[in-house]
Amino acid sequence: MTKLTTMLSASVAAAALAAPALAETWDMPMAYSGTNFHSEVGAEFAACVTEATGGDLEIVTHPSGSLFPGNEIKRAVQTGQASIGERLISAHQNENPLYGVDSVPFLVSSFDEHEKLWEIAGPKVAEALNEENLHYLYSVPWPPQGLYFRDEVNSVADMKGVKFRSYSTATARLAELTGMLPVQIEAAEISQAFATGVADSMVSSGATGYDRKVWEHLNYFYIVDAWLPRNVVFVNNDAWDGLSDENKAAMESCAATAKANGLQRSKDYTQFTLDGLKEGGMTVTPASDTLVSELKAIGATLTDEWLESAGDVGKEIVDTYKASN
Ligand code: PCA
Repeated sequence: MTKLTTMLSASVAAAALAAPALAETWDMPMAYSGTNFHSEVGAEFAACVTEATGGDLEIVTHPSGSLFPGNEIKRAVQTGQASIGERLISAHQNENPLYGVDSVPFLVSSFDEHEKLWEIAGPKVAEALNEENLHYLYSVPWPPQGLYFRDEVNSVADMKGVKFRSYSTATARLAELTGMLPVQIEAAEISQAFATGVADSMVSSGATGYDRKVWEHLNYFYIVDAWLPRNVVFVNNDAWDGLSDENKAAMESCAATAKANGLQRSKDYTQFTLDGLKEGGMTVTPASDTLVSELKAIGATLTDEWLESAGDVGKEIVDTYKASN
């Protein structure tokens, strides 16, 4: 080596030693539109992490299924194609019945009840996710679920043969039990599905109907308060293990803020979006007594089926929840 190259390589080595740890960037796929409260809370969470880690870790959110469509997000994070992501957890109930604990019909119908249920069920869901290489970070509920239709519906008989957009096996089963024809479609695609007649109804919150402007195609929203499904934010376990203890703590603290803000935003968005559906021209009304009692009977069947599939853990969650009331 010449004297010059020796000097050069020595100074490169010294510079490398003095340089701060290289900042990392994590992409965060999300399924719902950028203006939805889950996506806004996710963006705030990402900014919080970047700040709290002093720029060591930058999280970049990708809403609307733009990086991975909703139904691919969990797998992408499990396999490390993305380090962090958000997913509607009950959409994966077919993989593990526990992921559908938030969609047991009429078990809870208010935010407060649902938080109680989640205090009991959340840690079990986190354990199940951990077995799938995912570290549970935080979770935010959707507003209560109601039924959307193009035409007026006063009883289950009126639902027969209607094409129904589902988002999970439980919602597809609800369609079957009411004589409807389920087709699973991500929220990002529903405007198109309604516009082209692929579906004429769905179960969802006022929030999703509002975000997707469904009044352009559908006319009725029946308030049913059937359940409150949740979005869960998780990190790939290997990515998580690679973080320093300080950065893990920073992330957990941003996650706690996101959980609290998300819950409040979900509550605030409930009435706001029901009003928005009305302003769009929809009839927004409680379901008729007949429809409610028929849906409750179908809900009891769905509950039995879920309890059977979820085994002892499922039963323990439901029993503990009921005992706490
Ligand atoms: N919106 C989501 C899930 C539940 C909800 O209210 C959706 O319809 O995909």
